[in-house]
Amino acid sequence: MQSLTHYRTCNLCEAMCGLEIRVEKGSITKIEGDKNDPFSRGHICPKAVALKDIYEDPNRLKFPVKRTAEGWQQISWEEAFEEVTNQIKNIQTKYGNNAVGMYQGNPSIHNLGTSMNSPAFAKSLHTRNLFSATSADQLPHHFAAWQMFGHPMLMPVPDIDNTDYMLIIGGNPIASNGSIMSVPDVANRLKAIQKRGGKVVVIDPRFTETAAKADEHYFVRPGTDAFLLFAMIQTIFAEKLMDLGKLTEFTDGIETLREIAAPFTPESVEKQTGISAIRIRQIVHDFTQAKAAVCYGRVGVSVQTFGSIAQWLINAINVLTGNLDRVGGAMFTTPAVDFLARARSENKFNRWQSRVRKLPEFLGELPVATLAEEILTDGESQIKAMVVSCGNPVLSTPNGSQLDRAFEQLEFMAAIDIYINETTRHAHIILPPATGLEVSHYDITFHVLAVRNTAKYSEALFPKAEGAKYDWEIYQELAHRLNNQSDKPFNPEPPEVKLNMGLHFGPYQLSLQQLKDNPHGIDLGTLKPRLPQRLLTPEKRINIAPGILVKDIERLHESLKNTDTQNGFDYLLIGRRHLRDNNSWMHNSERLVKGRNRCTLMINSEDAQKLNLGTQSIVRVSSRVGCIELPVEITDHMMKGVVSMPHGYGHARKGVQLDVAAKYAGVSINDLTDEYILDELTGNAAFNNVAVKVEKVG
Ligand SMILES: Nc1nc2c(c(=O)[nH]1)N[C@H]1C(S)=C(S)[C@@H](COP(=O)(O)OP(=O)(O)OC[C@H]3O[C@@H](n4cnc5c(=O)[nH]c(N)nc54)[C@H](O)[C@@H]3O)O[C@H]1N2
Ligand SMILES: Nc1nc2c(c(=O)[nH]1)N[C@H]1C(S)=C(S)[C@@H](COP(=O)(O)OP(=O)(O)OC[C@H]3O[C@@H](n4cnc5c(=O)[nH]c(N)nc54)[C@H](O)[C@@H]3O)O[C@H]1N2
Ligand code: SF4
Ligand SMILES: [Mo]
Repeated sequence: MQSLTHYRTCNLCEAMCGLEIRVEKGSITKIEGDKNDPFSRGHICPKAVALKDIYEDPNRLKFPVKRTAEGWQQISWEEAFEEVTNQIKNIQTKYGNNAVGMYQGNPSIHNLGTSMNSPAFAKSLHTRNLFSATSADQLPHHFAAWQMFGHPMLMPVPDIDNTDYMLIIGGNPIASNGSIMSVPDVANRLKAIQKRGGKVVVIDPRFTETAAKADEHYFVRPGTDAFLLFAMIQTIFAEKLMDLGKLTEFTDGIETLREIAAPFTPESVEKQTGISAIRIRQIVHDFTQAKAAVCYGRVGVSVQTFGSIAQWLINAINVLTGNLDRVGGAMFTTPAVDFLARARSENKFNRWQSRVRKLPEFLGELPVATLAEEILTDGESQIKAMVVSCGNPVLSTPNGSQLDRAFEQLEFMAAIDIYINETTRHAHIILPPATGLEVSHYDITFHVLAVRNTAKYSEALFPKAEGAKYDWEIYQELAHRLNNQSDKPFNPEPPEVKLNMGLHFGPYQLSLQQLKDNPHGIDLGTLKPRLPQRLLTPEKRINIAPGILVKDIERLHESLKNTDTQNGFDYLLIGRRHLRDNNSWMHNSERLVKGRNRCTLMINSEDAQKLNLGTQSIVRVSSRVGCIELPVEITDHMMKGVVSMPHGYGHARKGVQLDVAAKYAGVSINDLTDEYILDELTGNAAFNNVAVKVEKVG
């Protein structure tokens, strides 16, 4: 390879930025934004350049390794496949199928080969003990979408390019680059709202990077958004601001919603939320007066005790004001590969429960907050072996240190991962796939959640290392062996085969060849109204007051009674994302982690004064489950009584082989978060409802 320019989609986050990569004499000399990408228009963030670091990272695994008394040893793929499948089969023979569990992490959906092939592999395990990062993240979005629109993937996306009023609750897209809203170049897109006379309003317990660009920002007490949203709905009804437009014809449950919202006057929620009644009414007035408005809530309102109610009410506000499926409102995409076209509404909730705590199944999975106790609690169907794929649950799930201990006692663990990190160090065998610039890419999921319809396929830039394997080869081979098909020939199928079919049968009847001929991507236009046809409820009607969610309001009312002082645990701990982090796994890139320590506890200056903290202070933060120490960052950007720290740090654990991350180890927020604090309806982790004690050290 002499010199060439390669175009591809960055797969690190949901924004799908187009990259222009310059390669000279086989090595990357430049990574820039692709100005001709119709979706990202030249935008990238600093993480894109780290694709080079991942490609070149000496710590990255390329061949299977086995943990032995003498340390990690490279083994052949044959030995790795043989041992993994034998161990799984033996453990299932001895203890039953459910003795094997699986956890799938976030990059699963950012990799074409993995997203297309890991589901069949998971199925080949024949276990009910399937877990994923979904229940530490967006599960409430899926739940609300399923209940209201008929399918968990029918999640509306803000039509940011056409809206006149964007209400952002519990999301910080300037740092995260958007989520359940693929939105490259979000800063300019928000600015454009303001330029056309519109408003951006942020509701967040921290004055975030997004708040700094907004027209208005309101501090809200963590975990109380459901009250705020109900008060907004109450105001819409009380002041007769409801205007469903065409949605009237196919929306049910309006009267029920009116009744249940009635007690939540703005005055009644002032104290819990910290937002005054005047402000709440003003937000509603501005929202309803805008030509098109959209209410958007993301992970901050998802990972809290009333996450599902909050996501439901956010959708309800968009429906009540006629902004669902309206240009400039919350819209549904028309993706080039449209797996929803043939989808049906099915009940995939609570068909079974977890063994120990009886938490409900959703979409075939159990809440990850219960994983550790399923390993630690003796009894029939106890988990004895795990497969962890694309995930680092020791750092990313509530009470991660308990899970750390639980993994230690497993009889067997296999990891499909590219690093030896906090989780995979417990594995007996790690099977690393080719990744990043070595693989082809099409965003099968995030085109479904994007603010504009586009399609783009990226070829691999570099060949995988000689003798290495693609993710789809690994999942298919494991499934083949586990399904006892070893006597049949094994012909792995690259993801392009199904992708091409998906494109062909999609709404634009594209082909893989067309995408290959357009390496910058193909623009398919702005989001178009799709209702009622797109609905997947049996009668193609919206349910604005689903019974199961309505019933959960009892819990909301109940929570008001529970106001005992928490003997010293009087701060609420919330999370935070930084532009140069990506959950737990990109701290091994020097260029991303160098500079000021980001693993700090942000605290309001009045609170800091009360605790006698100075700018150099170290604090001890403790919760029911654990205790960590870290430096403070005193700032008026925090709401009083609330402290914030990022997740994904805590790399100092023994046996982690991440040379750069070790220098910037930090501590893990999930050594404080509590596996018992959940959105009890669904079992989703409620990271943002954890009470902590903060003390000065020394
Ligand atoms: N307190 C708190 N906790 C949180 C959050 C929070 O806001 N606060 N956020 C939650 C959210 S939203 C999420 S999504 C989860 C994320 O939780 P996880 O998905 O469990 O964690 P990640 O840090 O994304 O870990 C990704 C893993 O995939 C590996 N990997 C990277 N690329 C590849 C690849 O191509 N193939 C394979 N096989 N492996 C790869 C990495 O080495 C790493 O081990 O964390 C959750 N945890
Ligand atoms: N740079 C970077 N980008 C990422 C990631 C990353 O780790 N780093 N992770 C990716 C992943 S997996 C995801 S899911 C997305 C998430 O995307 P976002 O949802 O935009 O992520 P956050 O920046 O965590 O924003 C959540 C906001 O909610 C606020 N918040 C916390 N508790 C509450 C509450 O109770 N109520 C309200 N109203 N707000 C609250 C927090 O202060 C924070 O500002 O980001 C993705 N993009
Ligand atoms: S915003 Fe996301 S997709 Fe865009 S360059 Fe950064 S990490 Fe990649
Ligand atoms: Mo996430």
